[in-house]
Amino acid sequence: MRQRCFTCGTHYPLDQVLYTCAQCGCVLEIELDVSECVAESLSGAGVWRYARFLPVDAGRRVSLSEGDTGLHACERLGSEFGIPHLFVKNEGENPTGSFKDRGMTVGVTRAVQLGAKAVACASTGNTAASLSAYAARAGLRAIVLVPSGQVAVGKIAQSVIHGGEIVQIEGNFDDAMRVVQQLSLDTGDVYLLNSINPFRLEGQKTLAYEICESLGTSPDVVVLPMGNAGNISAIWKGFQEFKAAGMIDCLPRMIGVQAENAAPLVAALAETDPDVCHLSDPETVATAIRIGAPVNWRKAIAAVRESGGCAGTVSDAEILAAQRDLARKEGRFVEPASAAPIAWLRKNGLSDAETVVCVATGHGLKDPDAVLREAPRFTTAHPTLASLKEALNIQ
Ligand code: AN7
Repeated sequence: MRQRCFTCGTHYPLDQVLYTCAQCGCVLEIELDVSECVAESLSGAGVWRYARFLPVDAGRRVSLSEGDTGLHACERLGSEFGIPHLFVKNEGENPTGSFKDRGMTVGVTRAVQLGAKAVACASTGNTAASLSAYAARAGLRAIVLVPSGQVAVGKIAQSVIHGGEIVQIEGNFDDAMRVVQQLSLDTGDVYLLNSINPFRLEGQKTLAYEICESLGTSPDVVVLPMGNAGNISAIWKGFQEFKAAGMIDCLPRMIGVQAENAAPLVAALAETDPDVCHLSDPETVATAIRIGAPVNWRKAIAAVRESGGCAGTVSDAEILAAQRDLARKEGRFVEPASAAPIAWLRKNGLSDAETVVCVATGHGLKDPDAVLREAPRFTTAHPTLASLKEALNIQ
């Protein structure tokens, strides 16, 4: 295995520490020869079941037992949308409640192998929670930059309890991302674990492997939210590798969803040959994906185009309605960003797909405010049967 620039193809050895290409400045990816991975005899559970596809030493792994999340059939929503087999891959079942744990187990394992003393990220919340937990597990210092006042309370609480050193940046996520990159370049001791880090994305690609193993084949379509766009890139890479390894014989279309007023990727995809992907003031109730300058934009555009997929937007109202839909019709509580794929399906339909997987990226409990802001007034009653029946409108 080695590192390769996603744009110009320059190669770097696996053990070299760099975050972008020294030649052209673009993001890197991990190149692996799947023919060496002998996928037939996989064993073990979760992300590390796929150790031979991962660029770190599994023997020294930092793990909280991540991955192996449920792929749940959603019959009621499926029939409403006219999709014969609709599934939710529920990443809220991971140790810290989001898909970030898949990447963080690999990323923090690499940090330990490099001898790093501190790991760092900029985050809209979930990366911060995950980084803090895995750093705690490994005994490393966790430095977390968050946009001031823009992170869901559950995610902040997670970072706090795991001992993350939280710095509130007076700016948005993109400002925090810029300055944390400067910090990691300035001081060699701080290992950066945003999704610009290709080792982290290698962990996240296991989501695709799991879907294929659960279904016994590739789905027709995968729908997921896009923020920094690491996840769509990682998952697409995973499907391609599993096909190259002979585990599946076709590939899914990748559909990326963004919030209406935080959709730089949807705008860039509308151009034939975009050379930037940037929006100054992203705004959405789905704070996880309130991102204007996604670092993985080139990878995401390739994933959508190569797979024959598409990208689209949904409004905040549509996101919150989809969040209620999943909770009330399927019994799954996801955070607002994670409901964006359901919102997109409700809005657009998907008549030419049999099997569709929506990636529910994070747990609903992370952001209780998003629910309670909209909540109905509670009914109260005296502790008597008569009062209770009156309150419930039962004769
Ligand atoms: C629930 O935590 O960027 O497109 O700093 O938390 O791979 O960025 C979170 C992103 C979707 C978007 N759903 O994933 C962070 C952060 C949830 C998320 C995304 C995020 P990417």
